Amino acid sequence: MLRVQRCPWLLLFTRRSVHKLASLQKASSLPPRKMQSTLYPFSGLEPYLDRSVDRMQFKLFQPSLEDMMEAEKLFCSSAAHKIDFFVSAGRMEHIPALKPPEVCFIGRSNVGKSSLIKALFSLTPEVEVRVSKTPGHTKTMNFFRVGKAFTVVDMPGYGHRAPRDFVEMVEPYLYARKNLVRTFLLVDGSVGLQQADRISLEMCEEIRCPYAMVVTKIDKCGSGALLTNLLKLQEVVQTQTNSCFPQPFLISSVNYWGIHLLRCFVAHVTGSIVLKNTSQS
Ligand SMILES: Nc1nc2c(ncn2[C@@H]2O[C@H](COP(=O)(O)OP(=O)(O)OP(=O)(O)O)[C@@H](O)[C@H]2O)c(=O)[nH]1
Ligand SMILES: [Mg+2]
Repeated sequence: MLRVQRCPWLLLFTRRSVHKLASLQKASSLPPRKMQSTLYPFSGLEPYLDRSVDRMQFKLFQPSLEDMMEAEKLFCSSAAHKIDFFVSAGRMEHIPALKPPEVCFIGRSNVGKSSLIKALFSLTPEVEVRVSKTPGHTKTMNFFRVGKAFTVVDMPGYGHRAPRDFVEMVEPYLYARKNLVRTFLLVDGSVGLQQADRISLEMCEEIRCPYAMVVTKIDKCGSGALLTNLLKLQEVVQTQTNSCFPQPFLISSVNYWGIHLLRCFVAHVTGSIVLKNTSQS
């Protein structure tokens, strides 16, 4: 049998650039409680939640490890399934028509959109997703192709220093994009829903395109503050929305909490996998 000797420095480079919890195999070898809260971050918060609060709404999408494994394959590039940066567009007219279903990530500047996409693609580190500490970093709509399965779009943020980008690019995109199957609206878990987020939420409602809330940076604040912000958000989702998926996704792009779950949700909503084992889809 022909064996290919892997170059040791290449191995080192590959190891260095992929986070230790990026793959499900590594994450599922954590001690049971740690694994549970990495894969399903709500489980880590649950013990702090008052008994009177209905937990079901936070656990609607609970795929099995097997389903998550199936989804993870889609985030690994291969010759037959190439993941790459496709195009950057500053205006709606510059976006090519694409057949595969599309998902996009919107939210205030600095909320962690690019970091989240980078974490989703971390098993393909050659895909470059730029993140920055400076708000307003992403100035164009950036399209990433995931084989023929789906496209992921990183959007410029709204709020600080970027209101025009949002109005000129993101709004027209959300209204007109035919193959958009899900919008992810990101909210910073350490500060909760802000006025600018409410405006976006209202816009998503007006468009009636299915969307889901993603609570980011959950590693940054204590459980008490996070739960307070989460319950306030949940109240808004329950009482003021029709097109929003009832379960918010809790994410830390730094620690990979919730990344595997979100990969599976993206694979599911784009019709790229059929869930075999979940409490509800
Ligand atoms: N602690 C923590 N920091 C995060 C997380 N996600 C992003 N950050 C940090 O937040 C800052 C902004 O991240 P980006 O991903 O560039 O934010 P963005 O929403 O794409 O921002 P714009 O492109 O300006 O709209 C960076 O310093 C990231 O390292 C997270 O989950 N936890
Ligand atoms: Mg960005």
